[in-house]
Amino acid sequence: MASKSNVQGAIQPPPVLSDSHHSGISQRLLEEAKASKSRLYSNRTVSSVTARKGELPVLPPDTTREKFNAAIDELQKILGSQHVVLNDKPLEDGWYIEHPNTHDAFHILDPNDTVSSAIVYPGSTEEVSAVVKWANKHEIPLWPISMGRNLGYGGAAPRVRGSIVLDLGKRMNKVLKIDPDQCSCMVEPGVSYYKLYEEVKKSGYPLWIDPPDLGGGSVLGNAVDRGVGYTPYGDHFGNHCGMEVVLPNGEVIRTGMGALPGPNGTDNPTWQAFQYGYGPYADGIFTQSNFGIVTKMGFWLMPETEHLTFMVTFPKDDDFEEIIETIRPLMIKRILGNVPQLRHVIQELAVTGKNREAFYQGQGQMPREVIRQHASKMPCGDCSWVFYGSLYGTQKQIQDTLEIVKKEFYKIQGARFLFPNDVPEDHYLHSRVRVCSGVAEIRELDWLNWKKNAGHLFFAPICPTRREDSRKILDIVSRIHKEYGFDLFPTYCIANREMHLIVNIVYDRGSEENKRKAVAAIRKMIDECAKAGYGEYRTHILLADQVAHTYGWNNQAMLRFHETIKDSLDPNGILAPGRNGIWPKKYRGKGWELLYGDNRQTSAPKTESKL
Ligand code: EUG
Repeated sequence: MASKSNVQGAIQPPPVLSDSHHSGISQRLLEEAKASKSRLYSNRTVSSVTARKGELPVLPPDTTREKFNAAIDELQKILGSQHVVLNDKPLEDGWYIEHPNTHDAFHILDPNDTVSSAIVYPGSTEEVSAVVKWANKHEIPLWPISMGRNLGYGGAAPRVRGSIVLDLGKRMNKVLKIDPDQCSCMVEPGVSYYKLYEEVKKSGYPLWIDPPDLGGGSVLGNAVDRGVGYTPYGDHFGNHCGMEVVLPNGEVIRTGMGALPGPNGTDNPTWQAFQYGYGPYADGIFTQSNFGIVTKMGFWLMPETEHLTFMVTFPKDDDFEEIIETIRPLMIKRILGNVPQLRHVIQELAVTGKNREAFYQGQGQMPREVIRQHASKMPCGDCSWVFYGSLYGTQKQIQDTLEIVKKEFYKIQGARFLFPNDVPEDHYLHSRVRVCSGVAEIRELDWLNWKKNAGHLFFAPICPTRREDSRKILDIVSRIHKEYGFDLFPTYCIANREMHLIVNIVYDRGSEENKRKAVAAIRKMIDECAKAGYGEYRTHILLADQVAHTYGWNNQAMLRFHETIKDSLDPNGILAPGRNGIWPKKYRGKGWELLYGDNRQTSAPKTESKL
């Protein structure tokens, strides 16, 4: 396992958007991306290519190779054979920009475990609908992805082995509209934040996009998974307006005002102006579900404004509760206007892009004293927590608000403000300034260098912005990290009354033991947090059953509600079975569910029973 097979020397530059590669990096970030890639490759000690075993491609459940091959032939006639690709080559983990759609590059099990049988590339909503009808006819499961990054949550991998990955990004990647009056846009699944940023710039309109920490993901896909960004429009689902959805029977609907036809076959003129339309608000059931395939989505764009992003450092680990109590009213009163982050000082070490061995050569958790020694020599100084906040408006408004924010944070002894001019040019704060003012970045990826062969796995509980709750969750998470020997990287993305706590488990993909520990640790955190009343906002495909079951009030009433919807919309169970813990009827109770305490090292069903 530990054999050195470094792929050094011939590191290819990543594809760029301007080469009409939908998933490429922006030209403006190319040099940074190249440097990031070579840093990462220098931390690889095992091959990132996994050989295949057995007959390929891997079949979906409940079919024969003859039936499967005949179905694929038929699909090739529908889409053109060049748009149907069998997954029968070695699995390459690639890199952030050259990410695979064959499996999960950040595999937490054997990479061969969660693989598709084939990847198909529809070019339009009509073709998506045709593929869905084909899947119903042959009862073959589909796994739709937008672009398939979904880092730390399963990548492009299907939950059911042998599913057909429906890659919407490659050919459906247009920004369909940018409206400077309504300040909105309409995108297809293959539009990344990098691309939307470029298109808005090209348009010349004074509008911002809202990027998450990394800009490579799909704007539509991120919102459908209810992801978060960092301008005042950080709630991605909350700032969407209108969808087009292909249902599991192939029917196409438009939600909100889009359901009302515009004159002469045009899109409804109010589609991106009013979210709700008339009747039940359907959009929510197409997020974190497997009830439909979103092929178009509208978003609101924020008008450009002046802004200021700054850091506040706090001296003691135990300042944590006071920091949280100080932040809450500032957020609820909207004095802090975006989604700010609170991080532990160890993250200042991690975002330098250095391997942890540059700071510490020991095993197990990096001792607090070692973190202190290194932080003392960095711009943040000897501190415990670092707050990254932003203010928006006119210069006068920003200065007035800053006085209020300073007055509140200075109540915590030793609090220190750092502004962009106070830190060197290569400091992470400058990247944060851009993210918080609508510029899609790649800098955050540098965390991956913390370990060799690193993968990320995110534990993401929702934490009330309140002293007692945040303390309880942090205690659980700290104890379990210590038990399993992982460095603790907590990032609080503060919405208002709640914070998305993102705990980044960085593990070594080259070590089976490290992978097993990462999974055991996250399963235990999910379980203990749930017992204390806290649940995740999002999770990895292989942890979905466990998380879904924690939302079990009244004897799993919510899960049954989801199953009722699933069975009525998707009676053949073809759409993303198991996604978000929702299993169609023909899979339920047949051993597919991966619950806590079931320590299977595979996603396959417990028994060999037929569907
Ligand atoms: C991050 C944030 C997330 C997430 C995964 C990673 C950022 C880490 C708010 O949501 O789901 C720095």
